[in-house]
This record gives sequence, C-alpha cells and structure tokens, in this order.
Amino acid sequence: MTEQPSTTPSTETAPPPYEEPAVEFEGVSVDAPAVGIVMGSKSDMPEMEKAEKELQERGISCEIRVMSAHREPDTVADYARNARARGLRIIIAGAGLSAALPGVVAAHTDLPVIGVPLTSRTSVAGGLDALLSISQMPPGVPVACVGVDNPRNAAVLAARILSI
Ligand code: RP5
Repeated sequence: MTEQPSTTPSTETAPPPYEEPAVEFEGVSVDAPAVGIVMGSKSDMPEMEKAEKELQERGISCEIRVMSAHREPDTVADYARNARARGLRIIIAGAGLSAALPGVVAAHTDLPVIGVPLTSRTSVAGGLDALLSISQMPPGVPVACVGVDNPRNAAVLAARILSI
C-alpha cells in the first residue's frame, strides 16, 4: 500500500518539510530560488533579513534584492516580469513610506505577492502610511499584507502557500 502524506496541521515551531519543486521550465536552473525577497531601500535590509532567516530555517531557497519602485521602476518591472520564468514562486516585497513596491511587483507578475509594510525612520504615521499603501490595492491586483515590521510572518505565509 502506498503511504499517504500526513494531514496533521503543522505548528509554527515545527514547520512542515518543504521539498523543492521539480523543474517545470526548460532552462530554469534547479538552483532557482522559490522565493524572491525585495525591498525599496538598503535601509530596509536589517528588517527584511528576518524573512530570509525564517525561510532559510525552513529549508526554502530564496534570494534577497534591493530595488525601488520609485527610484528604479524599470528594474522592478523587469524583475517581476521575469520572476515566474526564472522559477520563483512567491515574491515578498517590503517597503516603507509611500510603499509602492509590492503593488508594482503585483502589477507585473501573476505570482503571489506578500507585502511587508515597514516603519521607515521618516514615517510621519509610524508605518500606517506603508500599511495603507500596500493593503489598499485595486480589485484584480491582490497583494497579501502582513503586519507592520513583521517580515517573519511574510516568510511563514510563503511557506504555507508553498506547502499547498
Ligand atoms: C521606501 O522609502 C523604502 O522602502 C524605505 O523604507 C523608505 C526610505 O528609504 P531611504 O531614504 O532610507 O532610502 O521607499
């Protein structure tokens, strides 16, 4: 008899094992990361590295890059448009202030995008500006939004999506 996979719900302390997907596209490297972590500024890195750490602890491959939707719009568009073909399956995007990055990424890819609102040092609203910018997307262009300064939850959500 074939052994069936366990359906026991996982806990946050004992994440389910993650298996890298088989390569689906010709030319996609088996080393292609499953999750792309992007952020609007180098100043976001200390916070967003927490998402990278969580994914690494779960054995989920990821890459981490800085690209601003406002300062480097073409770079962001190229990254998002090529993400699926490169083998990425989810994009986590963190930004502060007028946090356009997650929404702009979602505008250029049909992969799931998880936004992380960040408390920028110059925020006049303690991160509320970024929270509203990320969560208030127009119908048809969804961005999942975790709490302010909670990149770890973005990684946990990414792991759960990958385990479906
Ligand atoms: C946003 O502006 C970035 O995501 C960052 O949180 C904030 C401030 O950027 P820097 O002035 O530190 O580059 O676009």
